[in-house]
Amino acid sequence: MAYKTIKTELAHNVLTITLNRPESLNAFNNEMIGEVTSAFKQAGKDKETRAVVITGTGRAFSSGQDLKEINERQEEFSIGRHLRLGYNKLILAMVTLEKPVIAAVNGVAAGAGCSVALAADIRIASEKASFIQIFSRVGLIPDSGSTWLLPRLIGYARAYEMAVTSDRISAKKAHSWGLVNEVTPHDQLVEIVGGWARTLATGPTLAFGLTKRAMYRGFNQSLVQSLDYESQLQELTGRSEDFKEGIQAFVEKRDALFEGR
Ligand code: LHQ
Repeated sequence: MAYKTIKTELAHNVLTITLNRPESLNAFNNEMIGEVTSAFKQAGKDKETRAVVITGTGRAFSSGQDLKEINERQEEFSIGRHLRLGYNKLILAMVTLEKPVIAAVNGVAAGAGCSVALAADIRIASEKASFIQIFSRVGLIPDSGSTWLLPRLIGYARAYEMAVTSDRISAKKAHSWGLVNEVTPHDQLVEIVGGWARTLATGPTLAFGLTKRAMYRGFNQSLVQSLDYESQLQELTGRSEDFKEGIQAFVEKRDALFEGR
């Protein structure tokens, strides 16, 4: 599909989505919100895609909502509607995609840009990356899933601190808080993320997807319910080709060759 605000590339079963509005630090205008949402939806349908990487062109991951676009439309603009029709769909497309999503955070991730990074399953940050819940600086509450995702990732006290201070959290601090999985030298980000992505893309895709579904469901239910849900989902993975291959590979003392089925 031809996109204007993002670039997409599929290689080694990994779809890379690159936010591509570097002149505004990859701020989300309406078009980019729509295009990123369709790219994630397409990734769900495409059997060749077994992992997704989202990153930014230039020195930023994303500066969040394009404030210049909002400024031009101030009079008739409803933020609630903008969120419901835009970012909410994007965040749901990411967290309901039953394939691993890695955010390769190459620079600042601010506002809704930070929320998008939070909606990934794994965050790998360059040492030049930073995270800013910058919403309160423009008089807003965190949105695009941040009030839900951030306390679950780093706990309420740190999440609330980020929200009310709008402080810039360095990659190093984000790592110590458990917000990112790994920090890389800036010039090695692409290579290191590529390694993670290719490893995930050669894994048991069905199991990875259902793990995500079960963990998200687990946020909102009891242990008893989660035990039952695990049993239901394991019934599905237990009938997969990848499970058969996993057992076979163990018996034959070799690495499993998962095909994502
Ligand atoms: C930008 C932006 C930007 C446009 C940098 N827009 N041009 C949801 C629904 C509806 C309404 C509102 O919000 C939301 C959710 C949100 O995301 S709210 C939060 C929105 N984002 C922000 O408030 C961040 C605004 N940007 C900044 O504070 C800084 O740019 C950061 C801290 C991200 C980076 O600072 P610097 O590294 O010093 O870069 P810079 O400020 O010099 O920016 C470089 C250029 O990018 C500059 O353009 P120019 O033409 O002057 O070179 C900026 O105007 C432009 N830019 N962010 N969000």
